[in-house]
Amino acid sequence: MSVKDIFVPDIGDFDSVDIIDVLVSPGDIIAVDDSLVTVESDKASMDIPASEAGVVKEVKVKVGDQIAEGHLLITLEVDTATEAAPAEVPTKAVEPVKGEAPKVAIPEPTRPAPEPPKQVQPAAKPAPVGAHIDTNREVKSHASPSIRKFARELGVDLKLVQGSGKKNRILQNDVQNFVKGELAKPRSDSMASGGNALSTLAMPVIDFTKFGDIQTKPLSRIKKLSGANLHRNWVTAPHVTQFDDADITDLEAFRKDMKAEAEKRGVKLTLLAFLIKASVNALKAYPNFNASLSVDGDTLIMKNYYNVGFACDTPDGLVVPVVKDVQNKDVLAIAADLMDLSGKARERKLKVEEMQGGCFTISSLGGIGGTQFTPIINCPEVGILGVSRASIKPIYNKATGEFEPRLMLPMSLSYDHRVVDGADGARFTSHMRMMLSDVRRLLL
Ligand code: CAO
Repeated sequence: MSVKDIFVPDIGDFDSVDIIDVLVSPGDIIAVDDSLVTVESDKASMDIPASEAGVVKEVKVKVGDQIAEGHLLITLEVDTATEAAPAEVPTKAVEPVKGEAPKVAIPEPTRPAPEPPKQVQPAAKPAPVGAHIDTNREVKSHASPSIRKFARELGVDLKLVQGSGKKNRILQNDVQNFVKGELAKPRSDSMASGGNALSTLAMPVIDFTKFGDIQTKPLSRIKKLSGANLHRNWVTAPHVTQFDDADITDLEAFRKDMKAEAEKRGVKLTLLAFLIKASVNALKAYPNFNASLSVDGDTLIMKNYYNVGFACDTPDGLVVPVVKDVQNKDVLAIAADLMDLSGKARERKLKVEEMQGGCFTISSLGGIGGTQFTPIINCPEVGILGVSRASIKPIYNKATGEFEPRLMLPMSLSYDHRVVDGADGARFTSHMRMMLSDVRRLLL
């Protein structure tokens, strides 16, 4: 083994050129003709190839350096045994990218790279397209300077691209197909609405058995699907949650009075039916809540129909059936729909169309417990009302000057702040409070 200095060869008429990419790192195994650096002048960009094969010992240049003929690029450990048999080396010219590019005389590859191969260390750069793919592999990308430039403009790491040209050379088509393939992949790790991708730190892989006994259990299909949707909605829509309490003392008294009558008609009259009715009244009063943002983020799609989804807890996970055309239904009809849809949900008999077309969602945990929670918006809807367990609270009555025991319902309204302003958020819950505190209003 001997160490050789590799210099910039004759680069034509140029006094100096800028290094725009350094393509090798110490430890890399290179063959003759492998690109070492990419340089750019005001007329052209091109790769400077290796005139010797070997293992890169030191890289003597960095991006931004200006170099000229004779400038030291790298030191290279060369296998002297193979070097002893000099090869007949015809020369060829590097193809220019554009303009009047210089000609560089380089030898044709003649010797195989020495063994054993060592991993190429990817440079620390912003994550390029396809950054989730393992780049810790011995890959040398052969591409012309114009293709390198093209890939750089698109943020593509050429190490990830399979070349279809001669000797696996990467062609423009290969880069284009790579980008197309990356864009077509499902994006569970980076959410996009309006094209904004978010990168998150990879979750650490932990061996939990080190700390105690464990079992593994596969996630249900519903959990997997709803998990991906919830994650997308959580990172895409800037959530604000508005809290308020509604006095439902009279409403509950009325509901209990009507319960037996409703049961005679085969209907379970639940609080949720009243909440859905009241929410449609609020959606009419504040139409921005009955809207969706277009995917490009430029337009609001205002809906003239009122379909309200409700979160339904099933043994397999969360589903959201939708009560359709609530504006045309009375509370009993809504309650009948709720029975039908939640029954189907629990028996896994919901049809896809029964979970589609929602404008707004209500998530009621009142039957279970808790004082408040922050629901995640069911995008592309822009609002969701969380309802917690009602409880008796002492409420001050201005007229009598006394505290009175009232049944108060905690509400948490999450909304997409891109569409709904804070003031409208507070108005919406105030409207709900007003509707629920006087059941007669629900008839209007
Ligand atoms: N406060 C106090 N008590 C309440 C209440 C509230 N807000 N809401 C319901 N209750 C009580 C009522 O007393 C009711 O019994 P009666 O009607 O006989 O008096 C009892 O809880 C049971 O109600 P229910 O569950 O039968 O009916 P519901 O309309 O409240 O709920 C449904 C229906 C489908 C929403 C519910 O079964 C469910 O699945 N809830 C979970 C929703 C969920 O998981 N949300 C989280 C989503 S994010 O992960």
